[in-house]
Amino acid sequence: MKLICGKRTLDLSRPVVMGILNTTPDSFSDGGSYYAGGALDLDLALRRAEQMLREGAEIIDVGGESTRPGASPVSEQQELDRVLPVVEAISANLDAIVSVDTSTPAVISESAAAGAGMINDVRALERPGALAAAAGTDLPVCLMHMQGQPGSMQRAPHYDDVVAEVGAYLLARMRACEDAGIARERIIFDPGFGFGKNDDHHLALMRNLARFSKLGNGAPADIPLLVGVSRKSMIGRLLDREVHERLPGSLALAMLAAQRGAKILRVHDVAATVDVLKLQQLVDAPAK
Ligand code: 9MG
Repeated sequence: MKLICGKRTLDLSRPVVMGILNTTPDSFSDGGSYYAGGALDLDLALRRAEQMLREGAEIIDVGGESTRPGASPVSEQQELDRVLPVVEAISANLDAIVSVDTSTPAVISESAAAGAGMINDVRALERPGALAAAAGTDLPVCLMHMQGQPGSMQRAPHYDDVVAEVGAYLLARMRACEDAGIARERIIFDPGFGFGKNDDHHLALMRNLARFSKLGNGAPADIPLLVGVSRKSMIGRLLDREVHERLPGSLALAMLAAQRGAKILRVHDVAATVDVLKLQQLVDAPAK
């Protein structure tokens, strides 16, 4: 399974790591890490991207809007100012696929022009203009499921059958993409851990994750699955752990996700996750 990401090709015959680079002052785990004197420090961000690539990341996911509950809203201009310089700097200086974590049409179009190789949208291109903007780029698009909106999504999430409903939503968004001119071969699915789900929902989704890797049945190749569980609150609640104590839980879930067919793991701790995935492949997909 291969994805064409602008000038680069991503081989998904085995699971790969997407390293998280938040250019926000307020993301839940690494917010503000690349700020010096109140301003975004491009050099710090570039060095962090370089480190994640050295550790084995194949994709760097650059985001300029925090989606944690209670985060401040960000204007289009603020998001452009945070994201574009980082996308340009990584694309110009490092051998990496840059993914842009955005729902904003202008950020989608301008990031693609600046060298991005993938769009990662937690709102599955539902914002007005986002489908057309993504269609105009030729880049792969990750469609994530979220129930509700970031500010309130964790208050009382409800599903009759979370696995069926998330699956139906992703297929409906895939069809909306196809109608807008985004071919199925460009689509990645993500069930959206932490986005409008309680822990029973999270456990049901992880238990049944393999069903999502088969959702694209009938497509020339199955639709790749992206999973983001790194350091999330579900690990905090299930294991009673603070954010800085969630590495073992994050690695365990990364392993479980890879065993159930996830092809892209979105993580903060790149080196440790790369080790886990290498072992998972040695056991589950030994070279012939
Ligand atoms: C931006 N972002 C935060 N969490 C995420 C997740 O689980 N998946 C994707 N695709 N993006 C995420």
